[in-house]
Amino acid sequence: MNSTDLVTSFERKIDAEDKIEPRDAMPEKYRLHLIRQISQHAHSEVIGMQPEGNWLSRAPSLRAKQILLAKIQDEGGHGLYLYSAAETLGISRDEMIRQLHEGKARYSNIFNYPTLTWADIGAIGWLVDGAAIVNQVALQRTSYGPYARAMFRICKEESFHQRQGYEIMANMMKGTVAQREMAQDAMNRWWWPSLTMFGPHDSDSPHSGDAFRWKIKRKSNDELRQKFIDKTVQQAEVIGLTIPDAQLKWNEEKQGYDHGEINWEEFKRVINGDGPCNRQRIEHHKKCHEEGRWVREAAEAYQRKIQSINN
Ligand code: BYC
Repeated sequence: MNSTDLVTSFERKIDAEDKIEPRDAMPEKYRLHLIRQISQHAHSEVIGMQPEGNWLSRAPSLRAKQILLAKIQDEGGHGLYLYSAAETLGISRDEMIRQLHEGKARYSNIFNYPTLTWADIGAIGWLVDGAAIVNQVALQRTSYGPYARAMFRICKEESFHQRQGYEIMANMMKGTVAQREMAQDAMNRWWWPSLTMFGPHDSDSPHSGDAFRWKIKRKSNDELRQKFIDKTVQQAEVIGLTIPDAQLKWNEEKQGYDHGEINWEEFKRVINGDGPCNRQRIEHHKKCHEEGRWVREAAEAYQRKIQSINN
């Protein structure tokens, strides 16, 4: 296929809302854009296991521990679907991990904040998974087939995660004064970072132009952030938590909340490696990756053995 035919067949599919599949012709920039986004998404799922793992041995009941363990395992599974989706674009898992370790691939800024109390586990489930669902429901309609299909399964699991987080917060708000204060403190610390998960304002988002043209993004960073704020404010009110934003105000005309300005300087600092836990997160990932080397080698040796028996 010459390059003009390639562009025409790709654009025809995009215009017709057909999914682009791994063997379809696609512009090189589309392929690289997706590798960047999907690998970052996969890294976020896997690095995101760390702040929650911090509370596994200190969960307040066996029930809470079982639920948290299941949630963290789900996140690992999400990472695996997403690495597999990115591999269909011609990049290896080893290369993606190398880029993460060398600081060439990003992961969500949110996982560079520490989990100081049990209420942080509630706040992550409710706010972080809540924000992730809003973003990922829109990605179910993304143009690349394997990415869109991964999103369907991930969203089902994320909605359970969001509810378990909300349940933790709701229970703490029914508890003692100290428990209510702990829940509010977690809310105060996680609210603003959660809003930055949607990325910079649309006017400062360099990738949005191509992402919309190729139907990778179906809703803008600001649209999704607004959607998240509108639904979360109501949920906070129901359980008696206060949103830490003095400028938050219902705007009748736009049928949504106006909010205070986000600290974009902090966002830039955190995504560029200087958040509270960036170094710790990457060091821990490198250590676990190295410690797991024998498992990967054993799996490969087993695979070779099965192949030699079958041949
Ligand atoms: N954090 O042009 P823009 C989970 C970067 S995990 C870090 O708007 P784009 C969970 C961006 O990469 C779910 N970096 O970019 C797991 C770009 O830099 P580069 C995580 C960010 O791609 C465990 C630059 O800023 N979800 O739920 O059009 C436990 C300019 O941005 C961030 C996803 O990964 C950020 N927040 O839009 C619990 C969603 N935002 O690459 C929960 C998938 C922006 O040029 N990703 N940057 O160096 C997306 O939907 C899009 O990539 C984004 C950004 C909306 C995040």
